[in-house]
Amino acid sequence: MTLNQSKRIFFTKLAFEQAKKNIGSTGPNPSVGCVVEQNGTIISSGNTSQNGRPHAEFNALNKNLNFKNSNVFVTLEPCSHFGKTPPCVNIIIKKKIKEIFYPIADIDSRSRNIAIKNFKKAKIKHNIGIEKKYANNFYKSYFVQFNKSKFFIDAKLAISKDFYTINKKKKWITNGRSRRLVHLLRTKYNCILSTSLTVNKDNSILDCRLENLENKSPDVVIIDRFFKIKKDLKIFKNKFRKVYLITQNRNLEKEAYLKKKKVVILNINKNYNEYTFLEETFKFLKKKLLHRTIVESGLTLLNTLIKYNFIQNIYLFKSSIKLKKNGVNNSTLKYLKKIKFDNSKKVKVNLGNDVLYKVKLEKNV
Ligand code: AOF
Ligand code: ZN
Repeated sequence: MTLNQSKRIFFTKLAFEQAKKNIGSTGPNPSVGCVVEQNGTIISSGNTSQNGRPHAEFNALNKNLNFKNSNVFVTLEPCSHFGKTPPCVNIIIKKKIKEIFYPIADIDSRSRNIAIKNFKKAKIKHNIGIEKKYANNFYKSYFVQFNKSKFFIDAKLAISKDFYTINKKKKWITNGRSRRLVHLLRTKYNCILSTSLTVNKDNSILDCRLENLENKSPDVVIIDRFFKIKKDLKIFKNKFRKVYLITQNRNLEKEAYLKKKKVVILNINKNYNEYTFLEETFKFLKKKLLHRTIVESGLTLLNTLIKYNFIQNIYLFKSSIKLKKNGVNNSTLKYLKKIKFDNSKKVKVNLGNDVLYKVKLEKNV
Protein backbone atom coordinates (compact mmCIF):
# COMPACT_ATOMS: atom_id res chain seq x y z
CA MET A 1 0.00 0.00 0.00
CA THR A 2 1.49 3.35 -0.99
CA LEU A 3 0.69 6.27 1.24
CA ASN A 4 -0.49 9.51 -0.30
CA GLN A 5 1.09 12.80 0.74
CA SER A 6 -1.60 13.74 3.27
CA LYS A 7 -1.15 10.39 5.07
CA ARG A 8 2.62 10.90 5.10
CA ILE A 9 2.12 14.31 6.68
CA PHE A 10 -0.31 12.78 9.16
CA PHE A 11 2.16 10.09 10.30
CA THR A 12 5.01 12.61 10.46
CA LYS A 13 2.86 14.79 12.72
CA LEU A 14 2.16 11.78 14.93
CA ALA A 15 5.91 11.20 15.15
CA PHE A 16 6.23 14.78 16.42
CA GLU A 17 3.59 14.05 19.06
CA GLN A 18 5.94 11.31 20.27
CA ALA A 19 8.91 13.69 20.16
CA LYS A 20 7.03 16.23 22.30
CA LYS A 21 6.69 13.74 25.17
CA ASN A 22 10.26 14.11 26.37
CA ILE A 23 11.27 17.49 25.00
CA GLY A 24 13.21 19.20 27.76
CA SER A 25 14.28 15.96 29.45
CA THR A 26 16.59 14.29 26.95
CA GLY A 27 19.62 16.32 28.05
CA PRO A 28 21.68 17.61 25.13
CA ASN A 29 20.23 14.90 22.87
CA PRO A 30 17.41 15.98 20.60
CA SER A 31 14.02 14.62 21.57
CA VAL A 32 13.02 12.47 18.62
CA GLY A 33 9.73 10.72 17.82
CA CYS A 34 9.21 7.63 15.69
CA VAL A 35 6.05 6.00 14.32
CA VAL A 36 5.95 2.69 12.45
CA GLU A 37 3.15 2.26 9.93
CA GLN A 38 2.10 -1.00 8.27
CA ASN A 39 -0.89 -1.31 5.92
CA GLY A 40 -2.29 2.02 7.07
CA THR A 41 -2.12 1.37 10.81
CA ILE A 42 0.47 2.15 13.43
CA ILE A 43 2.09 -1.00 14.73
CA SER A 44 4.70 0.63 16.96
CA SER A 45 6.04 3.96 18.15
CA GLY A 46 8.79 5.33 20.34
CA ASN A 47 10.51 8.45 21.53
CA THR A 48 13.94 9.32 22.86
CA SER A 49 14.13 8.12 26.45
CA GLN A 50 14.60 10.42 29.41
CA ASN A 51 18.21 11.65 29.59
CA GLY A 52 18.65 10.91 25.88
CA ARG A 53 19.02 7.16 25.48
CA PRO A 54 17.93 4.76 24.03
CA HIS A 55 17.01 6.68 20.89
CA ALA A 56 13.48 6.87 19.49
CA GLU A 57 13.96 4.44 16.58
CA PHE A 58 15.46 1.82 18.86
CA ASN A 59 12.53 2.17 21.26
CA ALA A 60 10.07 1.74 18.38
CA LEU A 61 11.81 -1.11 16.57
CA ASN A 62 13.46 -3.23 19.24
CA LYS A 63 10.37 -5.38 19.54
CA ASN A 64 9.41 -8.88 18.53
CA LEU A 65 7.09 -7.77 15.73
CA ASN A 66 6.99 -8.50 12.04
CA PHE A 67 8.07 -5.20 10.49
CA LYS A 68 7.87 -6.47 6.90
CA ASN A 69 6.35 -3.86 4.58
CA SER A 70 6.48 -1.18 7.25
CA ASN A 71 7.21 2.50 6.79
CA VAL A 72 9.05 4.40 9.49
CA PHE A 73 8.39 8.09 10.23
CA VAL A 74 11.02 9.88 12.29
CA THR A 75 11.23 13.56 13.25
CA LEU A 76 14.98 13.85 12.57
CA GLU A 77 17.54 12.02 10.46
CA PRO A 78 18.34 8.71 12.22
CA CYS A 79 21.84 8.56 13.62
CA SER A 80 24.65 6.68 11.87
CA HIS A 81 27.32 6.86 14.55
CA PHE A 82 28.31 4.44 17.27
CA GLY A 83 27.85 6.54 20.39
CA LYS A 84 26.68 5.21 23.71
CA THR A 85 24.19 3.12 21.70
CA PRO A 86 24.53 1.55 18.22
CA PRO A 87 23.40 3.59 15.18
CA CYS A 88 19.66 3.77 14.59
CA VAL A 89 20.17 3.27 10.85
CA ASN A 90 21.39 -0.26 11.69
CA ILE A 91 18.18 -1.33 13.37
CA ILE A 92 16.11 0.25 10.57
CA ILE A 93 18.10 -1.76 8.01
CA LYS A 94 18.06 -4.93 10.10
CA LYS A 95 14.27 -4.82 10.47
CA LYS A 96 13.92 -4.56 6.66
CA ILE A 97 11.86 -1.37 6.71
CA LYS A 98 10.30 -0.53 3.35
CA GLU A 99 10.60 3.24 3.38
CA ILE A 100 11.94 5.79 5.86
CA PHE A 101 10.58 9.33 6.17
CA TYR A 102 12.22 12.22 8.02
CA PRO A 103 11.96 16.00 7.63
CA ILE A 104 15.52 17.26 8.09
CA ALA A 105 19.14 16.20 8.45
CA ASP A 106 20.73 15.92 11.86
CA ILE A 107 23.11 18.81 12.66
CA ASP A 108 25.58 16.58 14.55
CA SER A 109 28.50 16.02 12.16
CA ARG A 110 28.79 12.39 13.27
CA SER A 111 25.48 11.71 11.51
CA ARG A 112 24.65 14.65 9.26
CA ASN A 113 23.52 13.45 5.80
CA ILE A 114 25.05 10.04 6.36
CA ALA A 115 21.84 8.04 6.85
CA ILE A 116 20.89 8.50 3.22
CA LYS A 117 24.10 6.78 2.07
CA ASN A 118 23.45 3.83 4.34
CA PHE A 119 19.86 3.52 3.21
CA LYS A 120 20.89 3.65 -0.44
CA LYS A 121 23.38 0.84 0.13
CA ALA A 122 20.74 -1.24 1.91
CA LYS A 123 18.17 -0.43 -0.82
CA ILE A 124 15.74 1.17 1.61
CA LYS A 125 13.61 3.89 0.11
CA HIS A 126 13.97 7.25 1.83
CA ASN A 127 11.92 10.41 1.73
CA ILE A 128 13.31 13.63 3.22
CA GLY A 129 11.56 16.97 3.71
CA ILE A 130 8.00 16.39 4.91
CA GLU A 131 7.14 19.04 7.57
CA LYS A 132 10.61 20.56 7.21
CA LYS A 133 9.57 23.99 8.47
CA TYR A 134 7.91 22.53 11.54
CA ALA A 135 11.01 20.42 12.24
CA ASN A 136 13.38 23.37 11.94
CA ASN A 137 11.32 25.21 14.52
CA PHE A 138 10.95 22.18 16.79
CA TYR A 139 14.70 21.57 16.87
CA LYS A 140 15.77 25.19 17.42
CA SER A 141 16.95 24.51 20.96
CA TYR A 142 18.97 21.55 19.66
CA PHE A 143 20.52 23.54 16.82
CA VAL A 144 21.63 26.41 19.09
CA GLN A 145 23.85 23.95 20.95
CA PHE A 146 26.11 23.94 17.92
CA ASN A 147 26.42 27.73 17.92
CA LYS A 148 28.46 29.33 20.70
CA SER A 149 26.70 32.68 20.70
CA LYS A 150 23.06 31.63 20.35
CA PHE A 151 20.73 30.68 23.17
CA PHE A 152 17.21 29.28 23.42
CA ILE A 153 15.29 31.27 26.02
CA ASP A 154 11.52 31.50 26.48
CA ALA A 155 9.59 33.32 29.20
CA LYS A 156 6.39 32.93 31.15
CA LEU A 157 4.37 35.80 32.54
CA ALA A 158 1.05 35.92 34.37
CA ILE A 159 -0.96 39.14 34.07
CA SER A 160 -4.36 40.45 35.10
CA LYS A 161 -6.89 41.75 32.57
CA ASP A 162 -5.49 45.23 33.18
CA PHE A 163 -1.88 43.98 32.67
CA TYR A 164 -0.67 43.93 36.28
CA THR A 165 1.85 41.25 37.28
CA ILE A 166 1.44 41.47 41.07
CA ASN A 167 -1.71 41.31 43.15
CA LYS A 168 -1.33 43.20 46.44
CA LYS A 169 -4.06 41.13 48.12
CA LYS A 170 -3.51 37.57 46.83
CA LYS A 171 -0.63 35.33 45.84
CA TRP A 172 -2.12 34.31 42.46
CA ILE A 173 -3.25 36.25 39.46
CA THR A 174 -4.29 33.42 37.14
CA ASN A 175 -6.57 30.42 37.77
CA GLY A 176 -5.73 26.80 38.73
CA ARG A 177 -5.82 25.57 35.13
CA SER A 178 -3.25 28.17 34.09
CA ARG A 179 -1.02 27.29 37.01
CA ARG A 180 -1.16 23.55 36.31
CA LEU A 181 -0.23 24.27 32.71
CA VAL A 182 2.75 26.28 33.95
CA HIS A 183 3.90 23.20 35.85
CA LEU A 184 3.62 21.12 32.67
CA LEU A 185 5.40 23.82 30.68
CA ARG A 186 8.29 23.72 33.15
CA THR A 187 8.91 20.03 32.35
CA LYS A 188 9.67 21.04 28.74
CA TYR A 189 12.73 23.04 29.79
CA ASN A 190 16.15 22.20 31.21
CA CYS A 191 16.17 25.17 33.54
CA ILE A 192 14.08 27.97 34.99
CA LEU A 193 15.74 31.36 35.23
CA SER A 194 14.65 33.65 38.04
CA THR A 195 16.07 36.32 40.29
CA SER A 196 16.87 36.59 43.99
CA LEU A 197 14.37 39.45 44.13
CA THR A 198 11.54 37.17 42.99
CA VAL A 199 12.43 34.08 45.05
CA ASN A 200 13.16 36.13 48.18
CA LYS A 201 9.79 37.83 47.92
CA ASP A 202 7.61 34.84 46.96
CA ASN A 203 9.65 32.02 48.54
CA SER A 204 8.78 30.23 45.30
CA ILE A 205 9.75 26.61 44.70
CA LEU A 206 9.77 26.71 40.88
CA ASP A 207 9.39 22.97 40.37
CA CYS A 208 6.84 20.66 38.78
CA ARG A 209 4.28 19.36 41.23
CA LEU A 210 2.09 17.43 38.79
CA GLU A 211 1.63 13.81 39.77
CA ASN A 212 4.30 11.50 38.28
CA LEU A 213 6.14 14.40 36.67
CA GLU A 214 7.94 15.55 39.81
CA ASN A 215 11.20 14.07 38.51
CA LYS A 216 10.98 16.32 35.46
CA SER A 217 11.46 19.49 37.50
CA PRO A 218 14.02 21.60 35.65
CA ASP A 219 17.14 22.95 37.32
CA VAL A 220 16.87 26.48 38.70
CA VAL A 221 19.19 29.37 37.92
CA ILE A 222 18.96 32.39 40.19
CA ILE A 223 20.35 35.70 39.01
CA ASP A 224 21.68 37.48 42.07
CA ARG A 225 24.23 40.09 41.03
CA PHE A 226 24.53 41.60 44.53
CA PHE A 227 24.30 38.34 46.51
CA LYS A 228 21.03 39.17 48.19
CA ILE A 229 19.57 35.69 48.30
CA LYS A 230 18.01 34.74 51.64
CA LYS A 231 19.33 31.58 53.21
CA ASP A 232 16.42 29.45 54.26
CA LEU A 233 14.29 29.34 51.12
CA LYS A 234 12.03 26.51 49.93
CA ILE A 235 13.76 26.58 46.55
CA PHE A 236 16.80 24.77 48.02
CA LYS A 237 14.74 21.80 49.21
CA ASN A 238 13.80 19.94 45.99
CA LYS A 239 15.94 16.80 45.61
CA PHE A 240 15.17 16.24 41.93
CA ARG A 241 17.06 19.18 40.54
CA LYS A 242 20.10 21.44 40.88
CA VAL A 243 20.17 25.10 41.87
CA TYR A 244 22.69 27.53 40.38
CA LEU A 245 23.33 31.02 41.73
CA ILE A 246 24.91 33.61 39.44
CA THR A 247 26.49 36.58 41.17
CA GLN A 248 29.05 39.36 40.84
CA ASN A 249 29.70 39.68 44.55
CA ARG A 250 31.26 37.61 47.30
CA ASN A 251 29.85 36.66 50.68
CA LEU A 252 31.97 33.88 52.18
CA GLU A 253 29.59 32.94 54.94
CA LYS A 254 26.59 32.66 52.64
CA GLU A 255 28.66 30.84 50.00
CA ALA A 256 29.65 28.17 52.53
CA TYR A 257 26.04 27.76 53.63
CA LEU A 258 24.74 27.45 50.07
CA LYS A 259 27.47 25.02 49.04
CA LYS A 260 26.37 22.76 51.88
CA LYS A 261 22.92 22.85 50.31
CA LYS A 262 24.57 21.75 47.03
CA VAL A 263 23.93 25.09 45.33
CA VAL A 264 26.45 25.74 42.53
CA ILE A 265 27.73 29.32 42.58
CA LEU A 266 29.07 31.08 39.51
CA ASN A 267 31.01 34.25 40.23
CA ILE A 268 31.13 36.61 37.28
CA ASN A 269 33.64 39.46 36.97
CA LYS A 270 32.43 42.48 38.91
CA ASN A 271 33.32 44.87 36.12
CA TYR A 272 31.06 43.24 33.55
CA ASN A 273 28.05 45.29 32.56
CA GLU A 274 24.48 44.02 32.53
CA TYR A 275 24.64 42.65 28.99
CA THR A 276 27.97 40.87 29.40
CA PHE A 277 26.84 39.49 32.74
CA LEU A 278 23.79 37.93 31.08
CA GLU A 279 25.78 36.64 28.15
CA GLU A 280 28.28 35.00 30.52
CA THR A 281 25.36 33.45 32.41
CA PHE A 282 23.95 31.92 29.23
CA LYS A 283 27.36 30.66 28.14
CA PHE A 284 27.71 28.97 31.52
CA LEU A 285 24.31 27.31 31.07
CA LYS A 286 25.47 25.99 27.71
CA LYS A 287 28.50 24.44 29.40
CA LYS A 288 26.18 22.80 31.89
CA LEU A 289 24.14 21.42 28.93
CA LEU A 290 21.12 23.47 29.97
CA HIS A 291 19.93 24.32 26.50
CA ARG A 292 16.26 25.12 27.02
CA THR A 293 15.63 27.96 29.45
CA ILE A 294 12.34 29.46 30.63
CA VAL A 295 12.36 32.76 32.49
CA GLU A 296 10.00 33.11 35.43
CA SER A 297 10.92 36.36 37.05
CA GLY A 298 9.64 39.83 37.71
CA LEU A 299 9.42 42.54 35.10
CA THR A 300 12.91 43.97 35.61
CA LEU A 301 14.81 40.93 34.34
CA LEU A 302 12.19 40.12 31.72
CA ASN A 303 12.29 43.63 30.28
CA THR A 304 16.07 43.56 30.23
CA LEU A 305 16.12 40.24 28.38
CA ILE A 306 13.60 41.52 25.86
CA LYS A 307 15.64 44.69 25.42
CA TYR A 308 18.70 42.64 24.48
CA ASN A 309 16.70 40.28 22.23
CA PHE A 310 17.39 37.22 24.33
CA ILE A 311 13.78 36.03 24.46
CA GLN A 312 12.27 33.79 21.80
CA ASN A 313 8.68 33.11 22.93
CA ILE A 314 6.58 34.50 25.75
CA TYR A 315 3.85 32.40 27.32
CA LEU A 316 1.47 35.04 28.54
CA PHE A 317 -1.22 33.79 30.93
CA LYS A 318 -3.91 36.44 31.16
CA SER A 319 -6.75 36.39 33.67
CA SER A 320 -10.21 37.85 33.07
CA ILE A 321 -10.11 39.92 36.25
CA LYS A 322 -9.04 43.54 36.57
CA LEU A 323 -6.94 44.25 39.66
CA LYS A 324 -7.36 48.02 39.54
CA LYS A 325 -6.04 49.48 42.83
CA ASN A 326 -4.70 46.08 43.95
CA GLY A 327 -2.45 45.81 40.93
CA VAL A 328 1.31 46.46 41.02
CA ASN A 329 3.92 46.42 38.22
CA ASN A 330 2.08 46.96 35.00
CA SER A 331 3.46 44.82 32.20
CA THR A 332 2.69 47.35 29.47
CA LEU A 333 5.68 49.26 30.77
CA LYS A 334 8.96 49.42 28.94
CA TYR A 335 10.09 46.71 26.53
CA LEU A 336 7.13 44.42 26.97
CA LYS A 337 5.38 46.93 24.77
CA LYS A 338 7.31 45.30 21.96
CA ILE A 339 4.95 42.36 22.11
CA LYS A 340 2.72 42.72 19.14
CA PHE A 341 -0.64 41.04 19.30
CA ASP A 342 -0.94 40.40 15.60
CA ASN A 343 -2.43 37.01 14.78
CA SER A 344 0.41 35.70 12.66
CA LYS A 345 2.74 35.33 15.60
CA LYS A 346 0.33 34.47 18.36
CA VAL A 347 -1.22 31.22 19.53
CA LYS A 348 -4.25 31.47 21.78
CA VAL A 349 -5.52 28.80 24.20
CA ASN A 350 -8.59 29.12 26.39
CA LEU A 351 -8.13 28.00 29.99
CA GLY A 352 -11.51 28.52 31.62
CA ASN A 353 -11.70 32.25 32.22
CA ASP A 354 -7.99 32.70 31.59
CA VAL A 355 -6.36 32.86 28.19
CA LEU A 356 -2.85 31.75 27.25
CA TYR A 357 -1.09 33.57 24.44
CA LYS A 358 2.11 32.19 23.03
CA VAL A 359 3.80 35.18 21.49
CA LYS A 360 6.83 34.82 19.28
CA LEU A 361 9.31 37.67 19.54
CA GLU A 362 11.79 38.67 16.89
CA LYS A 363 15.04 37.12 17.98
CA ASN A 364 18.38 36.11 16.68
CA VAL A 365 17.85 32.32 16.77
C1 AOF B 1 18.47 9.36 16.65
N1 AOF B 1 17.39 9.18 17.45
O1 AOF B 1 16.24 9.56 19.32
C2 AOF B 1 18.22 10.80 18.96
C3 AOF B 1 19.32 11.01 18.10
O2 AOF B 1 25.31 10.42 22.71
P1 AOF B 1 24.56 9.52 21.79
O3 AOF B 1 25.34 8.36 21.33
O4 AOF B 1 23.21 9.12 22.34
O5 AOF B 1 24.28 10.35 20.47
C4 AOF B 1 23.71 11.60 20.50
C5 AOF B 1 23.46 12.07 19.09
O6 AOF B 1 22.51 11.21 18.48
C6 AOF B 1 22.86 13.46 19.01
O7 AOF B 1 23.83 14.47 18.93
C7 AOF B 1 22.11 13.36 17.69
O8 AOF B 1 22.99 13.43 16.60
C8 AOF B 1 21.56 11.95 17.73
N2 AOF B 1 20.28 11.90 18.41
N3 AOF B 1 19.36 10.30 16.95
O9 AOF B 1 18.60 8.68 15.64
C9 AOF B 1 17.23 9.83 18.60
N4 AOF B 1 18.09 11.46 20.15
ZN1 ZN C 1 19.94 7.07 17.00
